[in-house]
Amino acid sequence: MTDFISPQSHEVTKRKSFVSWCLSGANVMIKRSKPLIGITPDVQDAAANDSTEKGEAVFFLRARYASAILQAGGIPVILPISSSRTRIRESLDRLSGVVVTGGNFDIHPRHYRETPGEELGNIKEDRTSFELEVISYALKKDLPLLGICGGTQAINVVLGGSLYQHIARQIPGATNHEKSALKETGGHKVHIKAGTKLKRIVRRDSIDVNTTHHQSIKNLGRSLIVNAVAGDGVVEGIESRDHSFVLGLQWHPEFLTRRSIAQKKIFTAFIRACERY
Ligand SMILES: [Mn+2]
Repeated sequence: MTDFISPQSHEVTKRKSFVSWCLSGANVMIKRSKPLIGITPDVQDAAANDSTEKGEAVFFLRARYASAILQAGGIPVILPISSSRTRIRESLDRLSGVVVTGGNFDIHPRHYRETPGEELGNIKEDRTSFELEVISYALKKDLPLLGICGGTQAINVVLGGSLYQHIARQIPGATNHEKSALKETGGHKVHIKAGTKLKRIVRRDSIDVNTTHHQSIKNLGRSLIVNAVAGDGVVEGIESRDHSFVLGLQWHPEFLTRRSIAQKKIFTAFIRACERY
């Protein structure tokens, strides 16, 4: 230990306070309101609802999606599922970004010109039609768009791509991608491709992700490139070359933001893009 303080360190302190003063001034100058981020909810149809609101349709959102947006500095709002293109567009015109979430359902294969295989899961046609319209309009406006799990598959479908309807049958030797019990910890690694936006965000060659999907990207849609791949070759992430910020992840980063800086950075980068919109 020493009490010696060099003349230079005093200079450094002075310079630091000058920099802080400039930064705080700049903050005042550019202070803007937090971006409003629409999140697509899940839906329980009236017929399937046997809770206290029996017989009533319910929109619901898993809180973790909203928490991840709040943590990153956005204001999350739930986008009610609607069949009206006008209503959808009016809502999106008020937003700075959109998150299309996942859920326990499949996109009907007719949306990518295939007939359903025997492993077809739940179909939520109202939700799917709504999400496809939300994505389509967000792409048209170049509104920042984050797809999570099923939301990623929906982005690919809107851009003319297709899906493997059941990984376990269609990709021989694939690892198990349905490990819901491990969703808060992990499931497998993904390799992040060099030169992609995702790589610039997470700054890692590979990261651990959770895995709760039985389908994945088959043919890639227009404008899209693959940015993350699992060890078995399954596509785990996509992004657009032709839009400011269109990112789709086959995993659920919102479960992992508290334990992984890389996963948290994904939401921060998304909110920064929304602030610029
Ligand atoms: Mn996976």
